Amino acid sequence: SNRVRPLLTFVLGGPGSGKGTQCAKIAETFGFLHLSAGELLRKEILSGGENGSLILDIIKEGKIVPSEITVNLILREIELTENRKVLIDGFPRTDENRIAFERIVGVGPDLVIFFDCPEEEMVKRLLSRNQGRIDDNIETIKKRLEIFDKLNLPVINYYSSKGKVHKIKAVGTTEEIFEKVNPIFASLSL
Ligand code: UP5
Ligand code: MG
Repeated sequence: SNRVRPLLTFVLGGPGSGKGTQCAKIAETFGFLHLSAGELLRKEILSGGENGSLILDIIKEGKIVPSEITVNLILREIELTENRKVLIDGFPRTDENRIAFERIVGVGPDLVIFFDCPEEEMVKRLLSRNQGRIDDNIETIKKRLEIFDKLNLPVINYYSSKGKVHKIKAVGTTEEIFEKVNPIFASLSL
């Protein structure tokens, strides 16, 4: 399309709620660029960038990386792509993240998807993921869940008050959940 600025979607939800899995399906079906904030941070650790060791220490503790770092990694990707449809997966995590994004990038999201998943289901999924993520151990998972409740839920509530949130009950199979996601994007007539 000829959008001058990207159609921005923030995809939020607790650790293991299925953000990455559903974003991959949205990207494939509707042609979005999928940017996972967590993946960009993990790539930064691996590439040995100047903030790598700081990011590693924070992720191990399930805490939140300083906003400027994350926002600038996201901004770089938005500037590099021609795609005007962008999914931002797992960001903003805090009100401070949200405000920094709006300040640095100059826009907010067009819509927000919230994958609402019971804690015991998220824990079960994370403990059986087996992809070697340094934060997929029960101690770090507990911290990620606490930080989600304390810092990320207020961001979701903020966007709810702006009428931007589509809340999806994120239980069932990947396909069953995508059947609830699909109409949201289908109705945007991209
Ligand atoms: N799975 C998925 N859907 C399933 C289903 N319907 N039924 C059964 N299993 C299902 O899914 C998790 C696992 O469950 C996978 O094995 C999947 O196959 C299975 P996934 O789609 O990966 O869920 P997701 O919500 O993406 O889980 P993830 O662990 O990635 O979420 P987090 O939010 O914890 O991780 P993220 O990578 O976003 O962040 C990691 C850390 O980076 C944060 O804790 C934080 O320290 C840091 N961070 C920041 O500081 N700032 C940021 O802006 C972002 C991250
Ligand atoms: Mg993920």
